[in-house]
Order: sequence, then structure tokens, then C-alpha cells
Amino acid sequence: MIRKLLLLLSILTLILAGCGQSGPQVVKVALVAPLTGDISAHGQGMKRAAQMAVDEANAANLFPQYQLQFAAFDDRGDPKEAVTVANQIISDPTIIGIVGHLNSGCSIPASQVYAKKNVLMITPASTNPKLTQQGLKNVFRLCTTDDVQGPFAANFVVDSLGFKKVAVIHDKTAYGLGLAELFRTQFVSRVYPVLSFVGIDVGEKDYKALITKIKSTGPEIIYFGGMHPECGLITKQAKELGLAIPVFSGDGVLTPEYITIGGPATEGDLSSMTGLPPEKLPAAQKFIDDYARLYPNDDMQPYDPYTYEAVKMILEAVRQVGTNRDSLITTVAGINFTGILGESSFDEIGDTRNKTITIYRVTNGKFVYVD
Ligand code: ABU
Repeated sequence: MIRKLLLLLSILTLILAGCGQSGPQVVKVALVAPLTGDISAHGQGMKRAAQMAVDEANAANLFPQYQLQFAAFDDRGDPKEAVTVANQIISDPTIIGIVGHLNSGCSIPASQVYAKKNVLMITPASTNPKLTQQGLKNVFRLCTTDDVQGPFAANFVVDSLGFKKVAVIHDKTAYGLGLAELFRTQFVSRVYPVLSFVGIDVGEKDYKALITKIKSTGPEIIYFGGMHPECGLITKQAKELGLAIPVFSGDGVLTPEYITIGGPATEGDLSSMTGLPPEKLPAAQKFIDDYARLYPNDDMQPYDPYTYEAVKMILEAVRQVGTNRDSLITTVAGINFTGILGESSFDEIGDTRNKTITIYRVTNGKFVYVD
């Protein structure tokens, strides 16, 4: 009886395996970002945008020969978790391209894992220059790097805001510390000293002692390298302690969540961001409209257009050369892509050739484009 049952099971397994082989090949695009935790607003936005690009391709039946799927992974913004997730991803042969990660501190170690299996990775958001300086041919970046963003911010403080006394705070991460250092180098090169350069811990809540110390040095502006949860609390507590000066930060802070956390204290604060605002890009209008229609209760986050574009690029490479990993990497390396961001292509180390930086200021409770 047991033998008969086992035989039946084997036959069933063979039949099922046969069915699997006859269906279209499963092809997956993966998104990896912090989907939970304090900075999940960014990650959830990226997930929405990536899902949109895959859904559009399926709705248009762009790949009748494949079963195109989308897979989202949560790295929690934590470098160790990013490596764990990266190992999970490379064990799935159906994943042909990765969009992510958000955090440079995650992208750098995870990219080394993807390189082992030659898996194409495009980050829409990680801005630390070191990512593409590792010599990994599978790694591409669609956002402008911090060696452009930091100096640009320093020059803006000097030339456009006219401030000479700055206090710098960073969150000790690959992104936050790296950006703060690049800002400092340029600011000092303009012959102005930086009054203080201090690291805080991600997740810290009470900055009163630090702000009191900084206040005693008389800065005209605070420059912050890090993400919005910490920066929101810093600006709030600074104003509560009577340090009524603007806080200037990088792209990691440019989300409506920052204004929610910091409240009215954020008014007048500044932030830089890679590229032009989506509303200034004629080709992005349909994306903006579709996003608002599909996600009426969610704000678009800064890296959503970049995420959407990265998925589209991967799909364009699949359209051109199929799913061979080497061919996909070579195709993206030489791509001249026209999409919602305009024209995009990559330099010899995999960085976007677009070096635009935009400045926003919080005005009437919203980040508004200023320069
Ligand atoms: N570039 C903004 C935040 C992500 C990162 O580079 O860590």
C-alpha cells in the first residue's frame, strides 16, 4: 500500500514538474529597501514605484514569452540585514535585476554579494561615491553622488545664503558621515572654518546637550548628514532651545515625513536632492498623474521616480537581450535610456552622467524647489 502511494506521489511530482517547464519562464525584478522601521517612508515609496513599472509592463504584455514578476525585500536600512537579504536574492535564479538599496551603508556590502553571481544592480538612491569605486561591473547608480552634492551644498551656503559659520552634524553612517565630510572639505576650502563636526547615533532622540554645546559656538546654520528622523528631531529641539537657525541637509531628509517630525520648526530649512524636481521634467508628468491615481493616500517620496526609471531600464535591457546576466550588465553599461528623467546613461564606473543637484526649502509646511 505504502509503495503504491509513493509511486503515485512520484508520478504526481513528475507531472507537476512537467507543467512547470511548459509554462513561460518566470523572470523577476527585485526591489530592496527599508520597508519597515523609521525610514520606511522612503522604502515604501520605492516599492510603490517599482511595482508600478512592473505592472505597466505586464498590462502592456511587453514580455509574452516570460512571466514577469515583482519581488520586494526589506533590508530594514541595516547593513547586516542587507547582506542576509542579498544572499537570499542570489539564491533565486529567476531574479534577473535588483533595484536598490536605499542606504549606501547597505548597497556597498550587498553589491559585493550580487557581484559573486553577476546579478545586475541599479541603485536609485545610494549616493556614497564608494559604491561604484569598488570595480564591480554589475553595479550602476541613477542618482548624483555625494562628491557633487556635498560641495554643491557648501558653495550654496557661502554664495547664496551668505553664511560663514557652520556647525556640522552627521549620523556616522556611510552616507551621513561621507556627505558631511565632503561638505566640510569644500566649506573649509572656501576659507571658512567649520565650528564643530559631531557624530550622533541613528535612533537617538534627545539632542539637547549637543545643541546647547553647538549654540555656544554661534553658528549661522547647521549642516546635517543623515536621514530625516534624526534631522527632524534636531531642528525641533534646536528651535525649542532658542537656536533659531536653518538646518541644511542632503537628499536623505527630503521627505514630507521630515516636516511631520520636525513640525513648524522645519520652516526655512533646506535640503539638496539629486536631479531636477519631477514636476520640472515634462516626461515625468504621466508618472506623477498615475502615481497620484494609484496611491491617493501616499506622498511620492524623493526616490520614487528614480526607482521607477531603474526598473524600466532593467526591463529595456531584457527586451533587448533576454535574461542572460552578462548580456544584461553589458547592455545597461552601454544604455542610452530616454525615460521620465530625460536622457540617462552611465559612465565607466557605472554612475549616471547626470550631475544635477537641486535645492529645496521648507516653505509653508512643504519642500519647495528654490534652485
Ligand atoms: N542618498 C540618500 C540616502 C541613502 C544613502 O545614500 O544612504
